[in-house]
Amino acid sequence: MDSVLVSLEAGVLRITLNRPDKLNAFNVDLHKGLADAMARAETEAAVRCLLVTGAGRGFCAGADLTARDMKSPAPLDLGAMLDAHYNPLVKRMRALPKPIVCAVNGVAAGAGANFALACDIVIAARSASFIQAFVKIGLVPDCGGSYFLPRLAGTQRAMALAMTGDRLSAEDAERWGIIWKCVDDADLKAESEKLARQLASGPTKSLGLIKQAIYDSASNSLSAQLDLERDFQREIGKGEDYREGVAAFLEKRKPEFTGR
Ligand code: LHQ
Repeated sequence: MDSVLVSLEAGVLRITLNRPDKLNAFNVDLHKGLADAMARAETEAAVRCLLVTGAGRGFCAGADLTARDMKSPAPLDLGAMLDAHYNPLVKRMRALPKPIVCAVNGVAAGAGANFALACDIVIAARSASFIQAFVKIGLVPDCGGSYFLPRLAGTQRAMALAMTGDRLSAEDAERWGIIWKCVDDADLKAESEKLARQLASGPTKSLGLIKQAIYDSASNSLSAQLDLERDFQREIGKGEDYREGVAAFLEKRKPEFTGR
């Protein structure tokens, strides 16, 4: 069985984590599937938005805790796992100039929670939850959690979530601004598909620059950010989609963006 299912339809590359009996925990195979999907997203112009979700009742339970031999006396180098798989994945997701929508269908724990937060827009089912499970097994947050959480939720909430490993409901995650929104379980598929299709038919280059502008703002001064906005606007103003957007407005019709 493939650990990751990938399909392309109407510009949306749907990526489904597919180890439902282990709540889609990460193993090497699943990482390989994700790396392949990212390579497709990076190289295929037909891919204009990514939609990530999980098969079964969970989204992702973090690293597969059964994948290592804990009885071996040799010290485990977990840093090597991060260097090999998790860190390149998060960096690629952030660098991809296309939107990534995440539909969190169930529990997201450990690296699974932070993988969701590495996506650009997160929608969760009301029954889903987020757990910084690391502390429960004597680890520290990884997969970008110690970067994303304080920025999204503030220092206090990030600290308490990481130190307690308490479960955060999807409703609270929405209230705290950690995710975009939470929807009824029955609506998750339709709502996330609708958003992904909307983005996939949008002005792709402009969406890519919006993504970069918002993320770069975290480390930029206002002055540097104003310069970045000027440079991006100069660049995007030469594109076909800008011409089409204005023409459609003046002709009182819906724009047909091509992503160019
Ligand atoms: C699992 C897992 C799992 C394997 C559920 N692995 N089987 C760490 C190390 C190395 C390098 C990089 O980074 C990391 C980062 C991390 O991600 S550390 C954090 C790892 N994850 C966790 O500590 C979470 C462990 N899981 C849980 O606490 C619970 O399963 C949660 C709260 C997610 C869900 O609870 P329940 O809904 O009660 O489900 P369950 O516990 O009954 O799990 C269902 C099945 O999935 C079960 O298998 P079984 O054969 O008994 O039905 C679990 O063993 C399996 N599973 N998580 N991470």
